[in-house]
Amino acid sequence: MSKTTTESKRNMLKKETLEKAFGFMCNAKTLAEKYEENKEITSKYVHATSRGHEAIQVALGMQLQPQDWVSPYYRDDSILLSMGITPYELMLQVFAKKDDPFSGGRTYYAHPSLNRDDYPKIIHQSSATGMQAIPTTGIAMGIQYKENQGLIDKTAPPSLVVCSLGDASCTEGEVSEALQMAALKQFPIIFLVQDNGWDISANAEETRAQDMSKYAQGFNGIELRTIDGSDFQASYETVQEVFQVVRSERRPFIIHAHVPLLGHHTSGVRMEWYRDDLDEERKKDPYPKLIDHLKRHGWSEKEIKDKEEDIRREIDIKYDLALSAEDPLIDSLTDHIFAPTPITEEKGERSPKGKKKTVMVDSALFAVRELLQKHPEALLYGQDVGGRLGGVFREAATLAQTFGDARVFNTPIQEAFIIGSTVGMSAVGLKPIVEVQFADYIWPGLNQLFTEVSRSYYLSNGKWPVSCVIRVPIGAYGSGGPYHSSSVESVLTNIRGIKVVYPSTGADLKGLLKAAYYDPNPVVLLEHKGLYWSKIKGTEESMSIEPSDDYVIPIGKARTVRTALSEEIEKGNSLGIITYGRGVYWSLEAMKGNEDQIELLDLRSLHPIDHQAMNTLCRKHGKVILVTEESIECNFMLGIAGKLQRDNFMYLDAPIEIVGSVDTPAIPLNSELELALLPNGERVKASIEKLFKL
Ligand SMILES: Cc1ncc(C[n+]2csc(CCOP(=O)(O)OP(=O)(O)O)c2C)c(N)n1
Ligand SMILES: [Mg+2]
Repeated sequence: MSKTTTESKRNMLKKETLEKAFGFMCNAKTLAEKYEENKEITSKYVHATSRGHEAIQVALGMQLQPQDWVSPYYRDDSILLSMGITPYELMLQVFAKKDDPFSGGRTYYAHPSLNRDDYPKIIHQSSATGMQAIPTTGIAMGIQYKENQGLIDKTAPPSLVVCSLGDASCTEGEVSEALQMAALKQFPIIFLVQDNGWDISANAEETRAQDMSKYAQGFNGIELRTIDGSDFQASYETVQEVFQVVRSERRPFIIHAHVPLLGHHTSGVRMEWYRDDLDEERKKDPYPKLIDHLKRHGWSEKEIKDKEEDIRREIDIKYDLALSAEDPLIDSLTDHIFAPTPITEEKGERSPKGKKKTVMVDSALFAVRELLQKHPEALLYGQDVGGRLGGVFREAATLAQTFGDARVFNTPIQEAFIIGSTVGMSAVGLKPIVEVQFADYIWPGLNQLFTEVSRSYYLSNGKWPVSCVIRVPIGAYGSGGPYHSSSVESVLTNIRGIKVVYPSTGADLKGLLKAAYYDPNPVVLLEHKGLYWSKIKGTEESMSIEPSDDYVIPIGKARTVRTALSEEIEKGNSLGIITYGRGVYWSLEAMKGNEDQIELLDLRSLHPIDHQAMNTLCRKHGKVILVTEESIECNFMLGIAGKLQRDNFMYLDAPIEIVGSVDTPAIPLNSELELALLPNGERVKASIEKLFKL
């Protein structure tokens, strides 16, 4: 294109658009300067600014609409300003104040979350680079699902999703999971990659084999635009064109925008320590470029100066106000750990008359079937759960045939996506039930569970609870070997912000799965694969009469499996066993011959856990055994034992016993070794005898 045509095209951008953009850019730049001038005060809490990246960010923010979703990253304060967040609100964030609109002082500057009418929506944004790609792609997946299922008002304007990323964050493996899914399923999402060539102090040459324009070519079906993101007009027009296509054609794009990084990496990592390219980079500053553009539209030097001074004055005033604004109340520290659940008591029929017993795996299947029947917003996805197999344990058999491939489907081998996408799905009002094929393979998804899923509600100050059910077959059985047998509950119960349940019977599985579904929080449902079909001798009791459709069990309530006779308790001849999962069956076996003297408590929920029932047991019997499938040396029951001993010291007649597996890094394949490693009835029995002798 000749220079004159470019020039005349340039003039076509409306004057008001440029003026508005200038206001946003000037605000962003002035904020960055103000923070820098007051760095002793403002860098109490770490922050980054968009200095250098403003043009593409403002071009994008200005064109977002209230029905849209955006995930800005920590350098995106210009996106926030241009979508309507005020400088004052941002300054409340920089000082972590109570009225910080995103988190009430809980999270860093420009780590937004927003659920306001008339604004684009923002799910909780973590600080982990690239990790927003999966939750945000989950939003687009949810929108597509709702559109295809007729769950969206057809007359409403079409929404789109933007995921903003730094160039270096795109080397994170999880970003490729998100791109893969967006390409495969053609989601209405735009990945904006702001390429400043820096990854803190590491540069592009050191950290990537290709930039996003080449990398994107590996994801068939994502269209790419590479632009100069410091040129406001080019940025605005590209965003405009891409938004139009995505709104009408519902398919994914990448906008790869080259930008200079002109500020510090963050307030704590300063450019003068390592940047050697600043003279060159400053030539690309989007701010003077926009001023030149304004001048071509007739703005005078004086008008520009006046506007800058107005903005500066306003920011000075608001800075002082923000600095002296209220801090969060200390009492609010424990607000929004879990959203209140409607399931607070056991309801429905646990053992309806005239029904036969079913195996545990079927109880789960029936529960999911009922949920899918009743709720169009419910869907099930994971590896191999789709029509061809219906789950490697057949735990989803027939569901895809009954409800269709849109509601029950296979995902690629992407545990991070399976878990992390629930954040976005839940934000758009869906209720994902997802499955990780084996507990041993939860590790690739653990980052999403910890970084995104578990903290969303707390760090968004109550705006974005994540409602999802994560089903995880678990436990050792029949020589599953080192990668199909592990127990992971101690790791999971250490992640605060998620609930963890571990039923040992079909009735409990059904009631808890339903409760998990109606819970507004993330719930991990551990399902022992050795109990699924009650094939192991002594586990027949895991089969149950299928409870009624409306049967629910509140999460956090233990179940008394066996009680001791009161005369034995009165004589001081009794003890209590606390366990869960397969531990229930080892304990039942061990109790044989002492049934009158032993009370058996099945925790069913590991977090929240039924402290009351455990304390009552300690006080009633004075002797307690904890039984777990995990390693004896490292399990969450050790903490429980400590707590029970602390709280019930005066009532206990003996130290609390713990029975668990032999402590090894993995469960060996050989069946004899597996047996030697696992607890069993005899070992529980030995502890019973030991306690009775005391
Ligand atoms: C998972 C994770 N690893 C490391 C970090 C530390 N870290 C913060 S910013 C950053 C560089 C990110 O570079 P880029 O994505 O290009 O964004 P830029 O800061 O250049 O805008 C790193 C490594 C982090 N926040 N998260
Ligand atoms: Mg970078």
